[in-house]
Amino acid sequence: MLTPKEIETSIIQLRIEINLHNYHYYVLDAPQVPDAEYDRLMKRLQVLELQVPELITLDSPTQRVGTKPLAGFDEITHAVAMLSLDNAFSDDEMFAFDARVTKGLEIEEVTYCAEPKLDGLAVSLRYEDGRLVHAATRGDGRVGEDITQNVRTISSVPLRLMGDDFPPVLEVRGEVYMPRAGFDALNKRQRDHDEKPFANPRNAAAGSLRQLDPEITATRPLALYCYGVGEVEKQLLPASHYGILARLKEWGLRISPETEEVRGVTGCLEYYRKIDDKRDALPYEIDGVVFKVNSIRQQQALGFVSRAPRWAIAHKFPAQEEMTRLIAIDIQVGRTGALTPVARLEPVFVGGVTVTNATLHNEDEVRRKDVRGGDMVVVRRAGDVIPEVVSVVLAQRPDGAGAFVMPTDCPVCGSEVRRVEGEAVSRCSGGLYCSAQRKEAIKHFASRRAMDIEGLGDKIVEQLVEIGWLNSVADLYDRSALPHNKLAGMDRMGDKSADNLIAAIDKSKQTTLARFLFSLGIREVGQATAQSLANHFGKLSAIMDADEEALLAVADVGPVVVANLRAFFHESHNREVIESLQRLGVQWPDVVAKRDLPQPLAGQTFVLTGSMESMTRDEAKAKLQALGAKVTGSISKKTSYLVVGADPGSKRDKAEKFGVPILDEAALEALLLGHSVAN
Ligand code: 9MJ
Repeated sequence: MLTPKEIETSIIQLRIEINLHNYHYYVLDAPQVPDAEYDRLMKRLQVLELQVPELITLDSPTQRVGTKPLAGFDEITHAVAMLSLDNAFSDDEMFAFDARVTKGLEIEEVTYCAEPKLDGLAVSLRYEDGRLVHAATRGDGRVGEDITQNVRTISSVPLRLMGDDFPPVLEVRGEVYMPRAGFDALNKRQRDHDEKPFANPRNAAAGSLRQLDPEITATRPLALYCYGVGEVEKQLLPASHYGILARLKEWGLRISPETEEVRGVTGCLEYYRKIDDKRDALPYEIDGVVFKVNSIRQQQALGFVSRAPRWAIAHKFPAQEEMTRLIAIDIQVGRTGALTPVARLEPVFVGGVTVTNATLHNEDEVRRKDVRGGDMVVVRRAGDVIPEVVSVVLAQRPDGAGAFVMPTDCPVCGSEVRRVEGEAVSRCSGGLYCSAQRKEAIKHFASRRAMDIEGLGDKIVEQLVEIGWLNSVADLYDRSALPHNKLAGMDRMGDKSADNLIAAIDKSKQTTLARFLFSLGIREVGQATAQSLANHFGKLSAIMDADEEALLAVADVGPVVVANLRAFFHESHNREVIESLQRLGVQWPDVVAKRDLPQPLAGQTFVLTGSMESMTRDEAKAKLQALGAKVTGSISKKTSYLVVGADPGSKRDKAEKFGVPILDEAALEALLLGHSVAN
């Protein structure tokens, strides 16, 4: 049994220890103990506090979640107004901003503090004697809402500051946001509970902070980055904005690790492009970058206009969400017969490009979002992602807009549309009878990663199929079915292009088993699976005749792939096309079946990025796969190695973040060589 004095000492020590772990975890991004150990310390503190409840203070790490839901939010008047920011949407507007600043200060070049602009909710946190006493929204800049109860539940917000040299009153300004991973998990939870998912992380963060019940806020994955101060005893703070942020960090407040000092407008524009390149790899959403004159003395000299400082600007990225009118919902039929509803839109400039179509994914998605022809919709295009319809502006729905119905017959060939129970996708049952599926199958067959027929573009395939001159992939190699003069007569073709195309078709006859298998377009048989099958069996006939058990023995092949392979090769039409292709000269060297050879890289996952000098990425991929490695397109914590060539892009940052080891081209060559010698 501990004496009351010993309990008190333990409580104090545990609080210090837990706060220190929070600091390492949230602020330094370098956890010092595993989660289980942290949980153990918290549990112990809870137990001790229950023994002596009068020792429980509001700043104890056990006291984040208050118990009582509020009836409404009180108002809080900010001691120092919360500013908004002017925006710049182009380099020219940045030059103009910098010109105003340098002119106002009568100097040549200014140093700026550069920060990413988080897309969340601005908050002000008030610390008195190092304890969090209030948290407020920005509101109109003068008066905000008291959201103290909710902000206290955010684990990265310290309830007590670190150290002992903080000002007695410190108001910190920052952005509460929801990291992408937390947002995805929250939306999955919402859907699983049949609740409405949030349209984007910003709305989710705002909705979570506006909860009257802090127990709900506590379940929401919110985080905070600080970017400035309000009321404070200024003489205690450094003379530069960057210096102030560094001090905030020492006191346990989270600062964006992307924060930097940059020189002049050139430095600003370089920073803007650097962060834009990294944008998709960041674990949270940003809508631009912010530049602030670094010297506090210079900030004071410049002052304010209305509610925005003259010394700061937000350089915004092109908006990723815009509103536009949905003209109609079209149905596209894909290679595997999948019917995809596609929104045809009035052109809208979003995410840096003009968008006229956006995917609606499938029937259930259209229902869930209740998207109808004529609706005003919010369209989103982030990074290289396909544009999508996020939500409908119901208030602007035109009268008589009818709900979407999936057609029961294929809009292209009229065959019956079927939807397998438990699957989200509806499919045309027409197979290669359906000209849409035929077109897509032939495009896929000819594509770079498949048979690589240069010059056989989508448009020419579509024309040839529509006229009826190209009915199967075998026709491509059959000069009696598709002679030179027919090809030369197509739109934008001619004698020379027809010659080139025929030469490219002939060249493609020499291929590899893996490419050929991939080019057949069997459902779920992607490049990696095709390569595994080729490596494993060595011969096409062995794959075609393999039974279920033999197929399941292949790495990465599961029951779904087996069912698709068996169904494909069971179809006599498919066997006939393969025979014709081989008769017409398509061939590949038999691969030595790797079934029994060692696979030194089995179980390892590689990601390739950037361009290499000694081999193409596809060659590197094939070599790695031949040694048993899996090669995928995106980095995760499970990736074994990232191989980087020149201009690696954002994957490198992501790999560093996840602690994935990075190999350069020389290291990759050494690895491949080492293993081929060993073999
Ligand atoms: C955001 N949203 O990340 C400011 N902000 O500064 C940053 N917002 C800001 N600074 C003054 N990094 C007013 C708003």
